[in-house]
Amino acid sequence: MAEYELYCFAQSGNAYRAALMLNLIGADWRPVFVDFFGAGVQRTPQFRSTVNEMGEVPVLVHGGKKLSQSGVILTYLAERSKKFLPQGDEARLEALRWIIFDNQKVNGMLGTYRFLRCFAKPAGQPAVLEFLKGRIDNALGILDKRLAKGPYLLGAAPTIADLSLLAYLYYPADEFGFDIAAEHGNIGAWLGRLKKLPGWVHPYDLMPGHPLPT
Ligand SMILES: N[C@@H](CCC(=O)N[C@@H](CS)C(=O)NCC(=O)O)C(=O)O
Repeated sequence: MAEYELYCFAQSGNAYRAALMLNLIGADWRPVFVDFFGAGVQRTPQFRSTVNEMGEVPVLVHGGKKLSQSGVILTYLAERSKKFLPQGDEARLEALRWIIFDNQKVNGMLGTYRFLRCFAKPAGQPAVLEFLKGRIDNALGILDKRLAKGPYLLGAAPTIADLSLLAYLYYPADEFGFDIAAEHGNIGAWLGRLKKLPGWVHPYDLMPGHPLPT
């Protein structure tokens, strides 16, 4: 049995943060597939009572612990492995600041936008998509400006802040209808740097469930 289990599915950028972290730290882990789009396992009373009361993926299982919220999972793994751990109190708070901004404004909006555009039935209303796109452009602009200051969010070395912010950013441009890396040069270069880390794998190859059945 693997040391860590991660409830996840290939289309989830929220889960990708945790899956990639596990891979990058060389953890002994295995994915537990959550049939999000088919059976909607995350909505079942059983999932909510035994896996995550919030009805969300990812969930990390480690020994007797079950952890949800990717920011919590990243922090837990960084503290255990001492990898991607922001150094010092100030850096820890700075990482948390970016993780919260990411969850709410960057990938929080981007993941919802992609879901409404690619997977929701019926698809999202144009006015809703337009509203979200405006918020996404603004948030990506803020991230791009930050990345003009250094190779990674907190400076010279990658931390859990970077692993949070990359959540949806490697998925194909046609799923968004715009090319994030091409439109935001600093984000594009940063994604290129992160991709070179030993253990980097694309989300569709790292987690189960791609492609979706037709
Ligand atoms: N802030 C959470 C977001 C998790 C999340 O929204 N996951 C999606 C899958 S990509 C989910 O399970 N959604 C179910 C729902 O919102 O009901 C995290 O970073 O872990």
